[in-house]
Amino acid sequence: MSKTKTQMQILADQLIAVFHEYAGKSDTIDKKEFKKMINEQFPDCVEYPQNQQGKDKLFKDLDLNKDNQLSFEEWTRLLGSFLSCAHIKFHQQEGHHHHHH
Ligand SMILES: [Ca+2]
Repeated sequence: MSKTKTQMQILADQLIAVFHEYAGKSDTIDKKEFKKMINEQFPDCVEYPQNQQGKDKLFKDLDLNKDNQLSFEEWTRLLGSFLSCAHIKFHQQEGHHHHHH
């Protein structure tokens, strides 16, 4: 196997590092850590507004097994919507008349 990491492997390492930064030793993110993470890492492109209620709802939606903690797997669901939104913004910044095949 090649020692050079692929773009996706590098991105995965970075995403895991962000998760661990907020999850700490528990390896899960609780509601307090979640709010800090949203404020610091997701300035835009989250499904809910930047208020307490919106964050509470988002946390609840992501917490599939309702244990009041976000596991890494639960947390990755946030990334999907964040990436989709970032992708739309990317194309908006390119200009409306620019099309790809
Ligand atoms: Ca959970």
